[in-house]
Amino acid sequence: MTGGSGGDNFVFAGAFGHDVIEDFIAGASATDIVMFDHAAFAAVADVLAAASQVNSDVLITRSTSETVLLRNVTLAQLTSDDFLIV
Ligand SMILES: [Ca+2]
Repeated sequence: MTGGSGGDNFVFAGAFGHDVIEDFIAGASATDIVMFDHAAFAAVADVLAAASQVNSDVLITRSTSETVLLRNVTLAQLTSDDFLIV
């Protein structure tokens, strides 16, 4: 999926499958946010703990059937401001 320019909220709830965000802008000053339902992750720290670098992308693994890939993002760029639990 693609948010385009400007701030976007990417919401994941229920069984969200394997999703790819093509243009996520990471960092505290950026306004793109990945939102997870609290049933998926209880806290932002859990999201960050589930994130791993895969080549030039960050893969967030909730389960073997539920992942979110942030294309062209590094773990070092991610902050707690990039995520929200709803
Ligand atoms: Ca955007």
